[in-house]
Order: sequence, then structure tokens, then C-alpha cells
Amino acid sequence: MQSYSPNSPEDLGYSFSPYAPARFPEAEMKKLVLQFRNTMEERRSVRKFSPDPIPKEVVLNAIRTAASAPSGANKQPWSFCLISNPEIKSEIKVRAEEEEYKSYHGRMNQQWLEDLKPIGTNHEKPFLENAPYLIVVFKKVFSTKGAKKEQNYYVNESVGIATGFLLSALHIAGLSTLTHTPSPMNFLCEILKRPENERPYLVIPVGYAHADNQVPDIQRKPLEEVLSEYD
Ligand code: IYR
Repeated sequence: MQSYSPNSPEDLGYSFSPYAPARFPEAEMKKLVLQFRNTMEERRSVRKFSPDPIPKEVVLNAIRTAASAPSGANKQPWSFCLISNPEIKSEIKVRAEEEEYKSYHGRMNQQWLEDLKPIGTNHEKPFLENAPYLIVVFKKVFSTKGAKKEQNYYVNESVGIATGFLLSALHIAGLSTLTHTPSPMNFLCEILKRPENERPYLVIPVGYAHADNQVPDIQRKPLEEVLSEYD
């Protein structure tokens, strides 16, 4: 039988300090959230990147932002690989295109291919070489403390939230991203020589959008379609 007594002083490993986030007048709150909404609604996935260099410090601060996300039991079950090395980018492109070729020519079912047709994606992934940086997000299925394995909790949820923070931070700095999902993507562990507790989660090319970049004129679902209210 497990024991759990979170309120006994010896179990409270952390010290606790006051936290009183700013409260704004209602008008200010409305303005702030609308500003953020407008900024985030402008974000679009970009598949054609300018080769122009981007400031590394901006990317590092975006990764710091991602690493500040909430996570199950504060295990922070993520790691980020930041890749600018052209040979490594090319190797990732070659391996991703091999997998994507197999996906587009047999692994995806007809409905999936139909759903992708309007977006016009295919197995070719030039952005993996053209974007100045690739960030590969890894999830840690368990943590290691020396030789000891430790459990992580809500790993997908935690890493998904961190990735949302990352995309938002890059976007508000004027950088474009794509959430690329080569599948399967275990080849990334090999190329990047990751430890055995890490699994690839997402590949994120980062850069300025190319001057010729075009995006499909998609629509976001209206609030009524995505929200159910229970007053
Ligand atoms: N992973 C493939 C296919 C793909 C899947 C979805 I869902 C997209 O929104 C876009 C593409 C690829 O990256 O091409």
C-alpha cells in the first residue's frame, strides 16, 4: 500500500514563496488578450524559408521560454536540439524524405492523402536545408539521475505545451516556423546521437519566410464550432 501525505512538512520538498501575478482593470485585460489573439492569429505555417541568417539569441530565448512551460510533477521532460550545421541538416532532409516518400506512396491511407491535397504537401522537404535553424524537440519518456531511471508524467501533454510556447515566442519575434512531422522519425535519434530515454517529438524549421512564400487561404473554425459553454 502506497502512502501519500502531501501536507506533512517533511514531504514538502520545495519551499513556497508568495506569487501574486498582476491584476489589470477589465478594459486593460480585454485589450491585452485581444492584442495577443490578433498576434497569434497571424501565425501561419511556412514551408518556404529565406536563407537569411537569424539572430541566435532570439532562438535561444524562445527555447528558454519553451523550457519554462508547466510539466507533470515539474519533471520538464523535454530537450531541444538546435541545428545550424549544413551537413546535419542535409542528412536530416535525406532521411526525412526517404520516410516521407514511403508515407506518401503507401503508408498514408486514401483519406489522409485527400486531406493533404488542398495543402499541396509532398515528400520533398527543401525547408530542412533552407531554414537557417532546425529545432528538434525530444520528449523524455523517463529521466536519468546517474544510473537511476526516474518516471516522468504526462509527457506528451507537457512537451506539447512547451512546443506551443516555443512556436508562440518565435512568432512574436517575427520568425516563421513549420511543425514538421516526418514519420517514423527515430532516424533523428541516430543522427543527433540522443540518449536512450529521448524520443523525437517534432521537427521545427525556423527562419524568415521567403519573399515568395505563399500560404493556403485556410479559415479557422468559428468560436461557436469549437466551444461548448456550461453556465
Ligand atoms: N508528415 C507528412 C504529412 C503531413 C501531415 C499533416 I496532418 C500535415 O498537416 C502536413 C503534412 C509531411 O510532413 O509531409
